[in-house]
Amino acid sequence: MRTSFIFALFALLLTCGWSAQLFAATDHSGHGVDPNAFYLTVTPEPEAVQAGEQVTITLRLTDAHGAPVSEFEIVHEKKLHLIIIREGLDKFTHTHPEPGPDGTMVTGMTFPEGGTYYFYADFTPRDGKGQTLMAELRVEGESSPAPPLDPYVPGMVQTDELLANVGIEAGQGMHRVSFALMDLSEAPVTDLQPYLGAMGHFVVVSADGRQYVHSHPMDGGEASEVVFEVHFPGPGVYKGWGEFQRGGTVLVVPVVMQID
Ligand SMILES: [Cu+2]
Repeated sequence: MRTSFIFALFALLLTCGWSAQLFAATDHSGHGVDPNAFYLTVTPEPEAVQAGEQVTITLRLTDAHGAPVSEFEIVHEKKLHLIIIREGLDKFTHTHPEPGPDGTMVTGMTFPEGGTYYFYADFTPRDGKGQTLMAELRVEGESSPAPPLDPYVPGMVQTDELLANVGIEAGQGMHRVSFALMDLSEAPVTDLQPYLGAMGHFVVVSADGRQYVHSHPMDGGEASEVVFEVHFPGPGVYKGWGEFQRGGTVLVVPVVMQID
């Protein structure tokens, strides 16, 4: 995925709106109402969101009693990580809206194309456990279909800026996903910079977008290789986005993988 695209999407996001009902992406199903549950609502203004048009999005986090969540632990330098992915998993962005004192976040957005967009709010309430809440927003307008999710890693991935030799190794109850990073002349990248307090971030979602995993690198290893321990929720096809910083720029490496 191109950085320029991400910025374009972000800019678009900064100007549109939507509404949605949300639900916890973490699976608390089958146990009735979870007293620890949190809810995310996404409200667009105007209510009908049109691709290419700026909207204002209000994100609101509430607890099981309907009270706003306004106190957060800082995780990877931010109160909240907001990931937005289009249905089909072809468009990805990762931003950090700042919650106001009442726990709401208002942000302008413009969506590049029509379709359903999944919002993942990744946060830890003060003195609580890490949460990921999900909401959907329907965007009207022209839409090109997402390419099929055909797995292409393990293997070499090329982006505009990087080559990544991506490996997957099954371990006990988890998989190790490694990114050996090279520049486009195949020289190992040895000047990675910490990004949000880690040498890399890896966001993974299931093909249907219903399962979300955010992973950070294991320590050690070679400077040019970043290894993530990922707890996949089950077998299936997943798409992930490795994020790495070099020269002050965040580089995104998308991968599609089959986990058995
Ligand atoms: Cu983040």
